[in-house]
Amino acid sequence: MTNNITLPEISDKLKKKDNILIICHVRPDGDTLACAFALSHALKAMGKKTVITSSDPVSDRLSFLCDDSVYLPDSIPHGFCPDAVVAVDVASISMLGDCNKLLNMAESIKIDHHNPLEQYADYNYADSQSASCSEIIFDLLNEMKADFSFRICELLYAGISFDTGCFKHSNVNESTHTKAAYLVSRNVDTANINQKLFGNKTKNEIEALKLAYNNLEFFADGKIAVTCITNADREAKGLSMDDVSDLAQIPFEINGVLIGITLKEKDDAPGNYKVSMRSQPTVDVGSACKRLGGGGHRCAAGGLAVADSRGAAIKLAVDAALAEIQ
Ligand SMILES: [Mn+2]
Repeated sequence: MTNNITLPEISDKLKKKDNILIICHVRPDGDTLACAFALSHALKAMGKKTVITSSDPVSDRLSFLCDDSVYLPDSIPHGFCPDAVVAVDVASISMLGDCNKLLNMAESIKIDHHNPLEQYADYNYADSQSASCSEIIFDLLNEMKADFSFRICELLYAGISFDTGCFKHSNVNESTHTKAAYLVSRNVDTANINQKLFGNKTKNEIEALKLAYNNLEFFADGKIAVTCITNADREAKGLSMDDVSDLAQIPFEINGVLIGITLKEKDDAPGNYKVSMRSQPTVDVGSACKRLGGGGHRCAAGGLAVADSRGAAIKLAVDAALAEIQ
């Protein structure tokens, strides 16, 4: 599928709208929130009204990105009648969560950077070359001739840094650094933002890391490393799903590993394991994850394994990955 709108066209459209509803994805992350607030600030500076919504509440760690409420879909302020709905960093209908029902409130525009392109909005723009959606918002604000306020610069830097693992992932390219360099030139406090994004771990998150390291298994002569957290594992340590939300890099950080796989059993769907894969550029885990009903980028992707045991779930994920290195 291809885009059916360009950034200049999105810019033209938004300039003509007055009330814009901005949708973040489920379990909002640093990229989707940064996009929403940066876009919101730019639109407000043009005299428009905005409301930001997500299907899930914002975690404490990321609350520093939120300059205003992020409303749950059922609590959007009465009297706010959007004439445009913009979803930022939301790859698919399922990532909209309950915000799905808000799409039809007005003409809808999707702005995203994930593959494959799911055309759930009236207008869909995705650029999978972009390491973060914040980089696309950077371009959009340029297109709109928006004033890059200091706060917008902070937000966009945070969004880019978040989605690139602090400029560490293979999705980073020259454009990522060029944009970041501009934001740094505006005196954004990068150390402080990165400490808030990547430091500040809670004791529970450290417990989750211990669990992830403890459960590591290796396949294909060490080319594939897997960790799996079942609901039983998690509950035994008193950990929430939030506590185990940031483990996808762990198996991939090991010498010799081509594919790192993290499986997490869903608390609301036992036997359903969310699979995250990370890979070296020589391997396409986006393709591997398609076998698991998912997708994503070449080196970072996700899918689902449905199985009645930990071992069976791991086998499904490893088999999907093995096909890419054989
Ligand atoms: Mn993103």
